[in-house]
Amino acid sequence: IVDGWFREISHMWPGQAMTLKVNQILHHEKSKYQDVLIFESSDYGMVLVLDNVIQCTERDEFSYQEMITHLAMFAHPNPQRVLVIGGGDGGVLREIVKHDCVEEATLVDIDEAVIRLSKKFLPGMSVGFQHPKVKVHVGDGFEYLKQHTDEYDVIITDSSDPDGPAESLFQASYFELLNNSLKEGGMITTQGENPWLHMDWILPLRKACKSIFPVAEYAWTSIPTYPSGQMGFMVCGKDPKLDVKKPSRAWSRDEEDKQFKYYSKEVHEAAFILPKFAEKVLR
Ligand code: AAT
Repeated sequence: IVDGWFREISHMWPGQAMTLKVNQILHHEKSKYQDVLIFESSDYGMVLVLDNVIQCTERDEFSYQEMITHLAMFAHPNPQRVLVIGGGDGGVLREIVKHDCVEEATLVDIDEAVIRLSKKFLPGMSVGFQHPKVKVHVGDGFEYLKQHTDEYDVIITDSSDPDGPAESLFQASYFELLNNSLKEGGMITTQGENPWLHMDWILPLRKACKSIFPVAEYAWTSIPTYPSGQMGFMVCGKDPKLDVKKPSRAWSRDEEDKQFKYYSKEVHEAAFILPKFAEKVLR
């Protein structure tokens, strides 16, 4: 933080940096895994930062949390058991339990500090932890999956960038584990970075997914406070007959209006359409 502005300077996005005006620093600690900073910004509400990388702001988190959750949740005809890897702020849980068909939603985050501080400073997201269907496990997502096979209908990997404790969550062996933890017809979404910046991460990610899952597609959302204002996802499925690009269930317009600020059935389908520069590389 310099002169009252937080700057997201990182070798992961050379020569550019999101900058947010700080009203007040609320908490700063070194957890067992990462540097955790929470500040109140002038125009984006509360901001959670891990290792100097913005994880979410109250103003635009809904775009990422709704899309990473509902792309897989609506593509699946009947998700009952759902797992989140990462997502320690609780926002993805908040979205999952909007589906009445869900019987159990389990969250596995490596860092108790993220969960503890989100409960204290990010009530709009951590409300997800309060739901009776939710279970929380503090631990490494990679290790957790090894112990849980054939258990989940949907698994959402809401992880930090590959530079840090989430490195293993971008490797081909992680996608093998996800595949083994899914039940028949299961689906996944993972954090898939951004075509403006990270084709060198996306290409191997997509290759790994394609070699493991019969269905593997790339989608994206618009989000001002992630690098270059955009975030991608890999959405994959075990059943070749189920197209993840189309919702297999739909809610009424009224229900959508009530529940969502970003997602709709039209946005679901549009999210898989890529601009030419990205489509040519990922085709
Ligand atoms: N919804 C907030 C967005 C995030 S949070 C990423 C979470 O992943 C953090 O809470 C972190 O503690 C957790 N995490 C990191 N590594 C692991 C692991 N190995 N196992 C389980 N959880 C893990 C992502 C923001 C993306 C930022 C884009 N620039």
